[in-house]
Amino acid sequence: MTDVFVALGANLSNPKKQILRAIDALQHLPDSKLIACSPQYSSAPMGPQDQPDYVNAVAQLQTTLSPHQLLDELQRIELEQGRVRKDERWGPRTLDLDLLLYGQQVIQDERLTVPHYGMTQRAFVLIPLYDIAPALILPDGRQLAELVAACDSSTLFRLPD
Ligand code: A4P
Ligand code: MG
Repeated sequence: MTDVFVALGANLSNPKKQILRAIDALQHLPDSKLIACSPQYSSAPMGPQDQPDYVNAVAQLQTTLSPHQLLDELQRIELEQGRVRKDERWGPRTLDLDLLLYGQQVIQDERLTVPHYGMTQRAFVLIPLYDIAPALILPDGRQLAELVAACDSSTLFRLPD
């Protein structure tokens, strides 16, 4: 079993509900167990500003799926929840599932970059991750707590449970 962390993001079609539905789908993944789930946060959009605020969260799983099998499952869940891939970078979406960390593995190929390339700067990833794994250390040796202390969380708000 490997510990993995998945970032969830949504800003269309009732984003709070999209996140809850995605967590339910994660709970039913094969060869995997949902270990923890952060609170939901509202966050101002990174990228184009003419789109609704996002709801973001992070989930922890234990799995025996390989990284690519897990990515297949995450993309299947995105499609099941109406995700349409558009050309606009960082545009709005019903659901985005990013594989943040797969144990301490570093992966770099055509389909996967792990740790996720944006995670070390994004408050909407770092803070929910810190909620469920405050002692986490990244494969490059950096402590999550230090990244959290350095990030700008001024447009992130915890939503009521
Ligand atoms: N891919 C490579 N590595 C990974 C990984 N670790 N996890 C590849 C998931 N996918 C990975 O993804 C494009 C390709 O990335 C996939 O086919 C996969 O093989 P995508 O989901 O189609 O594209 P995307 O998500 O639109 O692009 P990108 O650049 O990954 O966007 P981000 O970085 O996910 O940003 N603002 C707020 N406040 N909150 C958000 O959650 N999210 C985005 C999307 C923009 N602004 C946001 C938020
Ligand atoms: Mg993505």
